[in-house]
Amino acid sequence: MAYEPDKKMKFTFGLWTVGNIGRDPFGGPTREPLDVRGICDLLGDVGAYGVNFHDNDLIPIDATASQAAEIKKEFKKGLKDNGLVVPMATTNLFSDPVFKDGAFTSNNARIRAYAIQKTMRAMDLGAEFGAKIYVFWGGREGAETDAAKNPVEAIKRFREAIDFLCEYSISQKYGYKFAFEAKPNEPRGNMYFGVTGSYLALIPTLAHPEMCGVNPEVAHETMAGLNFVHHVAQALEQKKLFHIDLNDQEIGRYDQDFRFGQANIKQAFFLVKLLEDYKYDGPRHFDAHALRTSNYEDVKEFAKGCMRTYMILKEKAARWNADKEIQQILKTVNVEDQSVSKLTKKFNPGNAKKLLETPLDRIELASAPLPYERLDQLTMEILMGIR
Ligand code: GCO
Ligand code: MN
Ligand code: MN
Repeated sequence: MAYEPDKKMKFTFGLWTVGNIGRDPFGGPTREPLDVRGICDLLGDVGAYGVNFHDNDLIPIDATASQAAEIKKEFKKGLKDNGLVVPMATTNLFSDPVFKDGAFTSNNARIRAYAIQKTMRAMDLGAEFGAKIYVFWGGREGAETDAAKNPVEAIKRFREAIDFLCEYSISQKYGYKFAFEAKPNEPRGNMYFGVTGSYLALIPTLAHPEMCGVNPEVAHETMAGLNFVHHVAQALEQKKLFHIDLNDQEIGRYDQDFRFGQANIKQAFFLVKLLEDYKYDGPRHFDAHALRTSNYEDVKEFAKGCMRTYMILKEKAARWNADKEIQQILKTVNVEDQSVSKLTKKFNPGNAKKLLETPLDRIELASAPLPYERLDQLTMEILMGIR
């Protein structure tokens, strides 16, 4: 059947996403918890490629060694029976009260050390399941009042932790690539490194920039009212898009984690088009969860819906690229002129002199047509299924 999830797309979910039990700040769970085996079976059923986890999604923080061994055995079997892989792992540095004022950026050196220690152990766990991408989402790294923490120190502390953990990965030969995930707020009033660009700026200041990239999430830039596609484009252009969290979100709302494409299909389309046009080949991770009203069957529909929407939009993107009228408009607006481009390509005194002497008539230049109404309408008609 068309639009079936293709394993080559590397569609993944988190234990915490399809395992979400429908709790929110106003009410308790609406779904029975699934154990790791149950989650693997669900994901196998819907045709996912893999599953990711936080250390404590898999092994509860207070589990004994024998409980941990038992869960790992179950999980390994669940993965194998369902043909699933684990491309990414991460650390829960936000749920336990010890992290209430941050982990790597905490004011307390002992809590910072504990956060690094917990991450080392979680990296061991991820490596045991074959994970090659390690995500850092700054769950509680932030503040409600800047009286509480020095934001410059917070950056320095975060860098120190990452530099340490890069060396740990190297010394253990884990081969991890680190992917930083920005978010503007929630759960903290304000989080440090609020947008993907914040991490793109941090990376060159790290001891191992080559190991580090980003994990942008649709909901996060969108919460801040920003254009997510542009942030992903910058990461791609810098070859730093190591992972991506797909979901959806309405601007100005609480963190909704909607099914991919649920809220803004046009943004989802341009995102898929960008990823496909630039041949992104990392995991396409759905960091979303089903509505609180969903039961088990509907959670499956949620998971299938995320992947199916992606596959449909991928086809729409190919249709857009093949559309003769669209391509004609793009050709018209992308004016090429080698005689000036060769001057602006690289500065040298000769080129600068020639450029200053080149007649460029702004009134004539401004009169070139830009039929973007037509272009956008054609895009809409492709999306609405009549073109
Ligand atoms: C959120 C984040 C998290 C992270 C996860 C993996 O808004 O809560 O998106 O779901 O992605 O902790 O790092
Ligand atoms: Mn999120
Ligand atoms: Mn996320």
